[in-house]
Parts: sequence; structure tokens; C-alpha cells
Amino acid sequence: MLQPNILLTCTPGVGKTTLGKEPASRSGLKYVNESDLAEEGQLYDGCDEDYDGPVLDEDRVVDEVRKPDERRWSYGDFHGCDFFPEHWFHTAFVLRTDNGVLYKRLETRGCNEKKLQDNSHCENFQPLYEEGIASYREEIEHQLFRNNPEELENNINQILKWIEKWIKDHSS
Ligand code: DAT
Repeated sequence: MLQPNILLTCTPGVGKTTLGKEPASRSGLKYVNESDLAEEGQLYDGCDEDYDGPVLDEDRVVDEVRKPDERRWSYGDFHGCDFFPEHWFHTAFVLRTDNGVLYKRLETRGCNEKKLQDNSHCENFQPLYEEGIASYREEIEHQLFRNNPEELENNINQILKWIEKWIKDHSS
């Protein structure tokens, strides 16, 4: 069965891991989380002192997800997407949330001040969406979701509906 490659993305802390796992387990698509993948293969390229954390080695991430013999994943959550090959994704779902909500979540996670400020800025001005998805892959479908407790089930259902339709349209 053909499967779509789906990207779920947002500013860290907005909620892609929480939202992402559910449609994957309900649809049977193989799901990969950026942090888990990087951790598993130690796909890092040094450490960022300002952020107090490792730097993702984007080339090795791409190599990993494109391994020729096994389809490493078809549904993944990643903070960025511009390092993936041009035609990799069939769709992208972008999550947004209120800045105040995000700030509190990141504070709870124990993020340092720079990370708090930068991620809040990122959510406010949405460079990830505007520079990433919208301009980088204009031709793929993309949808913007609000991520809050009320919308969670609705978001899951919309993703499931998209998967179901894609598979139906691509099976002969
Ligand atoms: P991300 O993977 O984007 O870094 P996450 O899924 O780990 O984010 O979620 C960050 C925190 O926010 C976590 O404590 C769970 C909470 N959260 C996620 N989605 C939510 C939602 N729809 N409603 C309320 N809280 C949510």
C-alpha cells in the first residue's frame, strides 16, 4: 500500500508530539519524532551553548529518513523542514498556539531564558510557516491548526481524514 509522507511541525512546545502520536497509531503509519530519531542515532553536530543543547546534524537526519531499503517513516514531527528533499512531503500540518500558553509550557519544561524568548518570538512571527512551508513548498497542501485542548480531537480527525483520502486517491 502506498503511504503519504506527512510533516507535522510547529515551534517547540506547541504540541506536535502530543498530537502526532494519535493519528499515527490510529492509521498505522510509521511515526518518527525528531528528538527520538536524533537521540537514537546520535545525529548531532556539536552543542549550542546559548541553547544549552545539542545541534541537529541535518544531513544525517535526511540520510536516516531516506534509507533506501526500509521506509524509515512516513509520518514525522520535525521542528523544521527546509533540509528535506524538495518533493519529500505530500502534506504539512502546522500547529499554532497562543504565545502566553507556549511560554508557560516552555517554562514548565525548564527552558533557559534565551530558548523561552526565541521560541516565543518564533511563534509570534511564524517564520517557520512563512519561510518554511508556505514558500519552500508552495505546491504541497498545508494546513494550519490551532492547538489547544478543545481542538485536539478535531485536529486528530482532520489528519486522519486527510490520510484516508490520500490513500484512497492513490490506490488503484
Ligand atoms: P512539542 O512536541 O511541539 O515540543 P509536546 O507535544 O511535547 O510539544 O507538548 C508540550 C506540552 O504541551 C506538553 O506538556 C503537553 C502540552 N500540550 C500539547 N498539546 C496540547 C493541547 N492540545 N492542549 C493542552 N496541552 C497540550
